[in-house]
Amino acid sequence: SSLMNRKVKAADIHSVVWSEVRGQEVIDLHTHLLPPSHGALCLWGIDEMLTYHYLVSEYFMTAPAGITPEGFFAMNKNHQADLIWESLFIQRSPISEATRGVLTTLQALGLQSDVDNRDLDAIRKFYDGFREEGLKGVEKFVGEVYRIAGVRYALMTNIPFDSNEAQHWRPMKKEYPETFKSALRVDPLLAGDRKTVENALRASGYSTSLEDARKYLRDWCDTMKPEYLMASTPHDFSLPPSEGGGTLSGVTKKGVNESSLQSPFAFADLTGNDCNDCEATDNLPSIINETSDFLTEVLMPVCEERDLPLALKIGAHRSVNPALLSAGDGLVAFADTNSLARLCGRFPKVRFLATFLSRNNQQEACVLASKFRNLHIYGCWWFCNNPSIIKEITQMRVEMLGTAFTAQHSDARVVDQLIYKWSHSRAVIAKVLVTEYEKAVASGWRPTRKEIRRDVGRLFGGSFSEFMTKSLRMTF
Ligand code: REL
Ligand code: ZN
Repeated sequence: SSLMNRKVKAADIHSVVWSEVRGQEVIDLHTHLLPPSHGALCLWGIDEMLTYHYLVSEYFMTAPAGITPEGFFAMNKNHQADLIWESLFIQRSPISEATRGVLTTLQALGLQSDVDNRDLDAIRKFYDGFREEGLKGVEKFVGEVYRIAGVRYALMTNIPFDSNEAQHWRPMKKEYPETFKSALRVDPLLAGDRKTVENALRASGYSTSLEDARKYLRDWCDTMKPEYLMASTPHDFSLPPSEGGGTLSGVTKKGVNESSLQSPFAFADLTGNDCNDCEATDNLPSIINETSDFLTEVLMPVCEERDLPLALKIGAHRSVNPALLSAGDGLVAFADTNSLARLCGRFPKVRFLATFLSRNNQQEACVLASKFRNLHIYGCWWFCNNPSIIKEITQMRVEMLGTAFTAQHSDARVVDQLIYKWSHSRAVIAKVLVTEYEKAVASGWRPTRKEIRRDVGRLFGGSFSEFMTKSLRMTF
């Protein structure tokens, strides 16, 4: 420990930072992974990796005209994977980020010689070894991947509106290990998708009132015990200024008024109703209609009551090319950051985690994070999850926020991807940190190894944990 407290020599910054970044166990704060106990919903293995939607869209750029998306998706996974392997790994070199990710993963799993031989069948055999052992084999594989990737635990995406998923929670909750934590996904509420909400309520025996919508959400919180609620916002998501001009400071002032201390629903007064109205409607089962505002009337009350953060992913345009299914999602929408500012201001006791899809929103995101203590910025999402862009975003974040953000999340859909997503990100983040510490050293600040370890820990999950345990309910 005396070594830990010794100042790191300028010449050693590089090696110390790299070894700390490599050795740091991470919290992966958003993935689409589900535990082995969720059976077929737990995706792993080479065929799943090759049919990742990033690779599907890359494949279709150059696929033969005779292969239509409909025809492709009608094939079994194995056949789809063969086509992608042939096209993206044999007919051309795998130098895109998504294809290189498969290489990094296979190399770390010890399959370098199969890759050298371009031998997909041999790679499949390696995976069959685990598959033959059934659930135990999958668990063993998942454990191995976590160890190689250096992941302490990963947040799942748990969608109660999806009956395939819901069956793993009710009537009997499936057991899953500590390495998976749940996150309750609520997109229909943010999108104002009345039909989906009403159907979900009816299907589970609730009435279609706002009170029952809140109850539905509370009941799912009880079942899933999520770390946070989450949604990707629709591309045109906007929270209009509140009545009376709604400058930011006006909203903030309203948000922290006395009454908001007393009732978890007190911010209903910000929706434009006056408070007498609120009390009256509280007692009636107000039936969901076209003007129902699920965000302020359902989601925010439950987040506040349960002291649960809301994680947002902002700026994705869905179904740009619907035929490609999820590979057709994702024109990058330049988002209105004012809406996030209004959310943070209007609901000061709710904590928000946010990440933006557009490179053009990244600077504003940093500015907002430095204005609202109920906002935490995380990760480089999807089209920003490329080394060149991670580098630029991370450097800007360090310059503007120090270590008060979370550098990355994997968004992995296939367990194996944890390996490459984290190894690629670690390499970029380490490079950025070396530069930033070298600048501090040049200005006369000599960090100890212990301090560097602390900082790295914050960027890879520590800042997130601090944010998650910081309740704001009592501070206003
Ligand atoms: O959680 C989301 O909304 C997105 O991350 C996904 O929709 C997206 O397809 C993801 O897999 C991209 O990395
Ligand atoms: Zn995601």
